[in-house]
Amino acid sequence: MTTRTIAAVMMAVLLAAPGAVLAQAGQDQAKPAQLVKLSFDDKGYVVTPSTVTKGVPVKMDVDLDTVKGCMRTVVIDAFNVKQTVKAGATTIEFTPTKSGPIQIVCGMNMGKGQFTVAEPATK
Ligand SMILES: [Cu+2]
Repeated sequence: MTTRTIAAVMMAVLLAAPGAVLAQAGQDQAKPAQLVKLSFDDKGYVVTPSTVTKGVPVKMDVDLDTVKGCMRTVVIDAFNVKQTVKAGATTIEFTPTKSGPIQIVCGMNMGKGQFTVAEPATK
C-alpha cells in the first residue's frame, strides 16, 4: 500500500463519520410516538385517549384553551415530568416506564387527573 492510498482511505473514513452520526440522529426522530391530548374540564385533567402503552414515547399536546393558569404547570411524578407549557411550547414528552393508573397534578397539587399505562400487547 502506498502512502497515497493510506491517505485516501483515511480521508474516506473521516468523511464518512459525520454522515453516520446524522443517519443515527434521523433514526431517533423517526421513533414512533403516541400522540395524546391534555385538556381540562370541570373535574380536572383529561387525557385523550386515556390509555397509552408502556415503553413507547408519549407526545402530549396541551390544549391551552382549557388548561389555564397554574394548571399549565403539569406534573407527572411517576415519570419525573414537571413542565410549564405556554403558547408555542405545548408539547410534553416522556416515556412511560411502568404500567397502571398514573396521576397528573398541577404545580400546586390542586388540579388533578389520571390516565392509564397498559403493558404492550403480547404477540
Ligand atoms: Cu394549581
